[in-house]
Amino acid sequence: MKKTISGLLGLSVMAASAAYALPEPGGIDMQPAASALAEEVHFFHNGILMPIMTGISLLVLALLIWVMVRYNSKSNPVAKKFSHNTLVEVIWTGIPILILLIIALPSFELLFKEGVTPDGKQVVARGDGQTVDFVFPNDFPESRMVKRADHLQVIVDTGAERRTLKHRKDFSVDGWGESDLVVSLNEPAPRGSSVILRGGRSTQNVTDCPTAKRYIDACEKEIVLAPTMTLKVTGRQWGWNYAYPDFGDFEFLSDMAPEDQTTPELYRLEVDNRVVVPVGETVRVTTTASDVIHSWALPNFALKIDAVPGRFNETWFRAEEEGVYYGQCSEICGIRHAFMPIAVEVVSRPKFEAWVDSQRALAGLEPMFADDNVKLAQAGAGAQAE
Ligand SMILES: [Cu+2]
Repeated sequence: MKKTISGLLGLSVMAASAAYALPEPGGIDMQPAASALAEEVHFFHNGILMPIMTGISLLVLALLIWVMVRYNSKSNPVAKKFSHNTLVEVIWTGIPILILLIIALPSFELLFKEGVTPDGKQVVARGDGQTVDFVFPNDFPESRMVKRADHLQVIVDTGAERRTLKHRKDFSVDGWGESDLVVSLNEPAPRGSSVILRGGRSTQNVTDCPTAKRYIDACEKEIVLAPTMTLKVTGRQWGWNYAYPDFGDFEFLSDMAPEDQTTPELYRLEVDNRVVVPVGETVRVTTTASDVIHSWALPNFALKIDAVPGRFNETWFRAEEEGVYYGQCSEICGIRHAFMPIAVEVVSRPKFEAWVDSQRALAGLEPMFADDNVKLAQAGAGAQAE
């Protein structure tokens, strides 16, 4: 048994990479956000919910103390007899409605963002030192069409420098909402540079934006591109099955690593076969289950989505940093519910492709991306020898 498991772990190209963040004993805050969307979720909790909850708790406490001190039978022996006050009743109905609205609006926005898989699109053109007009095919469905300046981003990448151009100041646009958008740069893109046109309605906060400014206008939102892969997750008693339909539909089981195969910190979080996804790319996650309801949850990405037998749920994430991220089944699913962890390894594109080809080889499929050995060597597959 021991041998089988370590053999399986050895197959992982990146067995040596470090965990991004783990639950810690006595920790009270959320695990750090590893995606822009998770940052927005954290801001919703820390910046909106917590101040409101703290404020309400303190107000109620103050009212209670006031009533106890001012209106006890000693300091207020003769009670007044009235029982209604229209003004007070309007206030105590109106203010909670306002508070709920303040909470509801950003929470709907977050639910929408997590539930709607991004469909942003990117076209790359070459700058030749002369051309100023570039075309962006606006072939989205009507409701998702690029119609405003914040649905479009223009980036000029010279190799040495990558600059996001400003609408009006650096370029103008013709044909908002039409099937072809013409972007006219004020000055031609340098010879050999790439002109990147990105369009779509799926946006998120810019991740390298300084934290202090992240949620105010100083940092513009960036457009999130459509998924480059789909991960199919199937929950079962008691472990997970993963399939990669875009890469030949290979599948594998992922089960908790036994105690003697991992470290004390990672016990009940580590698995024998981790999910591997590329960094900086949108990953569509679909979940279902083969027996009872499970839930696929990854705190670092603020993700939690039920895996329901006979149903197909969908969400997405985009990891901003390489590393290993851990989660656990989050729906009570039976006696071994606590023993079906989730481990997602985020790696660079070349490492991901090497890993895909190694999995395809196990499934008896031809490599999909160039020569396997070359890719594995590039990926620094020294870990394999361990
Ligand atoms: Cu479960």
